[in-house]
Amino acid sequence: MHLLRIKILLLLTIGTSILFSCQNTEPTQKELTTKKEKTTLKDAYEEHFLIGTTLSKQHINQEIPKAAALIPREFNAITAENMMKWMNIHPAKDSFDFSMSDKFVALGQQQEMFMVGHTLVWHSQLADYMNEMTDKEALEAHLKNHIETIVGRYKGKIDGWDVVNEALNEDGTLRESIFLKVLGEEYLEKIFRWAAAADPSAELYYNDYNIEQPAKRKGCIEMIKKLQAKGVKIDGVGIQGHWSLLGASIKDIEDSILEFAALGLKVDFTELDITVLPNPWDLKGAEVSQNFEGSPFMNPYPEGLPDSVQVKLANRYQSLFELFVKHKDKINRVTFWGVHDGHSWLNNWPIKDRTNYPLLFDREFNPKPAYFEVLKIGQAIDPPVN
Ligand code: 9MR
Repeated sequence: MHLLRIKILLLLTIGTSILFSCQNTEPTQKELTTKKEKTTLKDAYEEHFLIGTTLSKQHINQEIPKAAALIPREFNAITAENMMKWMNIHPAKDSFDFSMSDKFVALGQQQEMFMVGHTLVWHSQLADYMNEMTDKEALEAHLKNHIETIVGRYKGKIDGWDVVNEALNEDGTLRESIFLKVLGEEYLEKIFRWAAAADPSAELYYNDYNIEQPAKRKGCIEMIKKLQAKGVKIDGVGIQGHWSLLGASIKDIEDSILEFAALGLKVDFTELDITVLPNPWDLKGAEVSQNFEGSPFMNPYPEGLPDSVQVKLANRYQSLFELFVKHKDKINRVTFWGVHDGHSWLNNWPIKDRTNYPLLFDREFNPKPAYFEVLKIGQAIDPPVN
């Protein structure tokens, strides 16, 4: 009994000294990184989610020195903006053009970026010859070859694929694309299976806009559940996030994060930007087809963004990133759709030649107040330890 007590005491002493010596060891790598002040977006969020941007041809060719410096400093994920779209990568029935996508991948590897391939199957930006593909067997074989060739070429390099983009209507039903019309609903299951077989290690996503809106979200969830029930591998959902100062509402975005995550999916915000310009759809009685081009009313800030709107933009980004941080365990990546305001598609849509300000960097590549708001929120998650 006495001997047993001594043994226990001895064990306790050894245990305590091991614990004590552990406490006195050098700081762990995590502690060291949190001690550094995090002064860029990718560093501020690095332990929580990726911060991405989309790259156009100019960026890949490193034609703009300021952009070439800014991209690897602030971002750790890149998405191909246009060069992997069907009309560019598969322009003729029997030939692919990998010139730009190869450069994209080489740059991503060199800069150790998380790379997203955008997009394998989309009803838009198809090559013209696709309009003639009305035979089911021929289209299916062509689609299979398209996916196997592209995903296979970048196997182990591209980290995630937007396998299908924008397959849903606003009411949540499936869009009448050439794929749905000719191949039927099963095309969805097939394309995910072909992509998974071509690179089993790549993440596979469904990507769409407005899927934070209740009706479309419901349709999206039903579509994904059907795929999951058939054992199809789908890793994540991409909520594009083309929003304005007023919407989508934080509630709809939060509900979406929770509902998509409940399906076991990673949630990504894949094309984030916030328009600050009036939208023809919001004008009572406005016809989208109406010509607003050249109207000063529709292009109110050609010379610069007034401070009052700059503040609204910063506040909007603040609310969004506070929400993203709240659900950081469910979010994998937040990608901005553009590097700086001058690069955004929103300067030309839905009205051409306007001056929009949707991103975090201005036309001179300087950080805007919205940038500092987003940075501050990231820095506050893991404040420096003194
Ligand atoms: O930003 C892209 C723009 O340069 C292209 O002209 C346009 C058409 O291919 O596509 C834009 O990106 C879209 C993305 O591929 C899918 N979601 C909506 C994006 C904005 O239109």
